[in-house]
Amino acid sequence: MKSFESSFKRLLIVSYRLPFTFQQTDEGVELVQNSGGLVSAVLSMAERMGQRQDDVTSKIHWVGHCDPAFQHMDSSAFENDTFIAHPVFMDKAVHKGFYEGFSNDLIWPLFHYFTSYASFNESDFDNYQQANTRFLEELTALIEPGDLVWIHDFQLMLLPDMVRQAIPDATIGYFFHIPFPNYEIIKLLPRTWRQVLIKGILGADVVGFHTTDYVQHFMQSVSEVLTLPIIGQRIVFPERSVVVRDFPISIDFNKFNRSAQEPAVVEARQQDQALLRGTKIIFSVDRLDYTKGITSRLQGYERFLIQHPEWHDKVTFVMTVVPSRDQIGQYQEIKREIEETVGRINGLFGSIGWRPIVYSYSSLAFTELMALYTACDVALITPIRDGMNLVCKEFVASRYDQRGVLILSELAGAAQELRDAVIINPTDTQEVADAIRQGLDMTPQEQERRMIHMRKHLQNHDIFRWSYNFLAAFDDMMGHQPDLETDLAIQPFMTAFRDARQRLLLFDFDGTLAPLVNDPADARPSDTLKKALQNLAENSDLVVISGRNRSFLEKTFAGIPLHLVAEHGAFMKRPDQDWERLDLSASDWVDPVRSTMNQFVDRYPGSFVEQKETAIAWHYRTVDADNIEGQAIELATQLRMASSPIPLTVIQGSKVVEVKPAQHSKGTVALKIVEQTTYDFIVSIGDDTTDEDMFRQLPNWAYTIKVGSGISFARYRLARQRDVETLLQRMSDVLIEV
Ligand code: GDG
Repeated sequence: MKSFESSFKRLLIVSYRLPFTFQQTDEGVELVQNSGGLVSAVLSMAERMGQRQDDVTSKIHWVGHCDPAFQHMDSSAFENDTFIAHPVFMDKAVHKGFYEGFSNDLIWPLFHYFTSYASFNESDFDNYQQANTRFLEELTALIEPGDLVWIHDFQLMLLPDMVRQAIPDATIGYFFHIPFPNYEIIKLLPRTWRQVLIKGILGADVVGFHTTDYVQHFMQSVSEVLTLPIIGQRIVFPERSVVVRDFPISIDFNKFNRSAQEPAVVEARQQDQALLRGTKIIFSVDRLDYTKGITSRLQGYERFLIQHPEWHDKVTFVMTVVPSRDQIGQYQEIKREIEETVGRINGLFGSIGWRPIVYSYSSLAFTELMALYTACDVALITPIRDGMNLVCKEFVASRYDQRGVLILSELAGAAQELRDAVIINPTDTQEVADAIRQGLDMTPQEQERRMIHMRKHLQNHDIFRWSYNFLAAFDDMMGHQPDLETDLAIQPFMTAFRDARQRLLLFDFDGTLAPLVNDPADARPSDTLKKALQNLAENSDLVVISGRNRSFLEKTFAGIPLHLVAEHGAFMKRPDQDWERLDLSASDWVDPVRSTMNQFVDRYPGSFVEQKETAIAWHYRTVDADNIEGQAIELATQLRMASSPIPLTVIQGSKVVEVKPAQHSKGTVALKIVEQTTYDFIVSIGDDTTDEDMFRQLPNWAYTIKVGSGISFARYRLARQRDVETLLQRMSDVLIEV
């Protein structure tokens, strides 16, 4: 089987920070390796690539900024067993303008929607350009053909395009770790800055964000700032295209799950619990920053104490704030505000034997962090904005006991995934107070139910899955898609299918179970295929997951005991049950979309608008005009740019442009189904761009199969629709033989 492991020779990571820090000891300067998520992800990736080269010891190259104080050191000092660091030294004044100025005083507040904190300064922008150029100089000396360059975060937005100009055929990935805001915010940047920044990012081949919202915001900025066509998830330049997708970052689930049970952590946990005299524990840990919502969190806790005197003396809020940038006035001000609020609350409610808040301004050793993750009853994670937030994921992964409640801000990227948390708005003091009460009162059964779901999700979507998906996107781009029949030995596939205890089969309809035809009403599966489906459905959970409406699917598959999912995940029907509506969004977004589509119907006779219950589509399969595909791009671009009361997804399918609320997709339904049962065999087949959502949400080990050509997230490919028929028949036969 071919995969990304065979595609690249070396991995070059570029980020502001190096994977280790320097510490002065009596013997000299010592390298201390960081143990953050990115380092773990990179290590696992390199290991896979290293094994392929039969050279597991090959080191990873990492380009990052380094204090000029270490400039005199020998290059061997920048190497440990795993990494070779390539330090980027720069003039102190340039660094100040680049890092403290443009990155931290403009991009950071602006992109977290703290517009009044943003400071616009031309010389900072100059320094930002110079600093990115310094990174480029270091990098170009290093790049060799066959390397994959992976650039990280908002400090280096210009670098992808700089590399592209210097080395046009370089393979470049870029990942953005903070929120990408909507265009109204980007518009605040001077015109030339925003152009250069967006163009800078687009130098990459694959651009990743944490959530689909950030992807949509970025796409909107690309359309506005550079007016480039967008096809599906690709931005198209004349000579190349850029894939832009969400890759939600995660954590090393097993590490947190395992560490929580280690003797040192167990001991520290027991000590903490004893120290707090058996009171219930609420816990939070954040870096000192205005985006973290620390003061509003305290106000929520205060309101809880006012409204629930019965909890006095029975609960302790352990709040750790990790020192950060506290030499800067703004940060000193937040620190002062936090400490005043803590003092006031402790003064108002505390007693000789009880301190309502145990506050510390320091960082925690890993063992102590783990002890608190696992000792607490409630984790209170309430940022005002956060790209993802890994603390909440670490908390969930640590709870091997399946206890504890996560209260999570809806404004953290993680809230898109951890739907079983108690989701709150961090500025709503009453909501925070109510959530604290709900969390403290929650029954163990309810805690367990929520934890099991969240833990299962994180187990399937860990940091290794994140890096795997990111790299796999390059393989897909380069057309390294294994063919199911030739690259995957069909026999082991059949054996795995036959021997599985709990099978899940997810199939798209048009182009997968039925051939594509001119009139959608004529599409139907063949009788032999229906017979195979009947047999498969009796022995597996079989789901047909389609953009079609409910009545069509019900009629087409009458009598077969399968699950039906209609309109890309808006409705679901289990065998012998009624339809369930999964999408609850309002429909007042439809009218403006319809009138835009109608303008295209007027221009292109033969095309038509189809109104579905939760989606609307412009079909143009019978239009015979030279530029019709270009017009479809034009329509999709207009629809993406239009304002709407709710977030919408614009999908360019085969001869159709479809708009639906962003909340549901084939992916969200697939995930819902996968997380309800423990499956040991999953196969998913589809031919359309909407099926990509489904492929991406399934565990790594699932058999995801794309029908036909084109870029895909699927692991395998079948050339034609009729190959699907053959495959399903063989699967059905295998079950009959058993
Ligand atoms: C960016 C984005 C996005 C914190 N305090 C202590 C400690 N930590 C560790 C946590 C966690 C990490 O630091 C913080 O992770 P976050 O995700 O919250 O934030 P950042 O990494 O700063 O920032 C963010 C992230 O990038 C990844 O893309 O999620 O939204 O802003 O791992 O455990 N660790 C120890 N002691 C502490 O006191 N040992």
